[in-house]
Amino acid sequence: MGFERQLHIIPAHWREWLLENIRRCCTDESLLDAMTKAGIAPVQARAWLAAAKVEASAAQQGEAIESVLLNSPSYDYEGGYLAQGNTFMVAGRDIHVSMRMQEPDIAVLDDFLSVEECEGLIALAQGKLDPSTTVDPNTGDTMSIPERSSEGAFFKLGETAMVASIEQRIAHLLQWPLENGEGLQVLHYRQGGEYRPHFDYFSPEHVGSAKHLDQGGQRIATVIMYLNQVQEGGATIFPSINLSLSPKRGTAIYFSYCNSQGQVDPQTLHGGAPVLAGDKWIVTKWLRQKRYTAAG
Ligand code: PD2
Ligand code: ZN
Repeated sequence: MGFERQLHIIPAHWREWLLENIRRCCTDESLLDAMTKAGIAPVQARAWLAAAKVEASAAQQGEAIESVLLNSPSYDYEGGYLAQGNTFMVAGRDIHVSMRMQEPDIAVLDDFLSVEECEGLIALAQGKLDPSTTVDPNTGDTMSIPERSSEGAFFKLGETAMVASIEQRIAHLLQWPLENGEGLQVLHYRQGGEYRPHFDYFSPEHVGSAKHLDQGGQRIATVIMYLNQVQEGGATIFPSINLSLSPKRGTAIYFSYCNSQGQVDPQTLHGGAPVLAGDKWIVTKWLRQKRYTAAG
């Protein structure tokens, strides 16, 4: 195992100290400062902090996850939106299914994007990136939250020929109308960046969901495409089923969570685990029940 791979393995006393102080809401700066003053190299201190934050947030979310699952109405699995098969030939590309499960409905699709498309999307997003936001459950307004520490760029449907071709690929693969989809969103996470577990659907019990549901109905499925090789960390995680999918350039993850009856699947709780070393670039597509009408 190389030196870099061991960076995030924390000695027991530092691990306890970090977990305790993260629980007490100490700032990253104060923790890094204390560690470097104790003689720990800054790169090492950052890696330990990132790893301890993963552990602390997993513990914190354990209870919340259990309560969501216990109080959820049932979900009928109707087979999802991806047909059966090992390989799909879409617009001259062979897309390989390397993992598939039914409950919840998740698939890993290798060779979904070419290297040129991955590099092209990153280049297209440069200079257009803004801090990522999420939906306020009460008002429906967008807001920045520490749980989502990435920056992102939105593209209009068909904004460039490459964007249009990727949108057509998704529409073709899932047999879902292209216009029933939000524009592609490129996201960039730096070291320590994460997206804590959440649902991509608009929670029916939240008042703030109404204005989003008016713009094309419920989200029904997500396709996350990895645009680079992440040095360490950055997996897409599904905590309620203990699944962790490592990022691999050109691979896509598909999962669906809303069926023909409009029921939503709480088992698709998912997140982007902290990036422990390097950067992480992805592009996300959210599909809707109906034609998506919001600008952007
Ligand atoms: O970056 C990810 O892996 C990730 C995880 C969860 C992205 C999203 N959700 C998303 O864009 O919705
Ligand atoms: Zn998500």
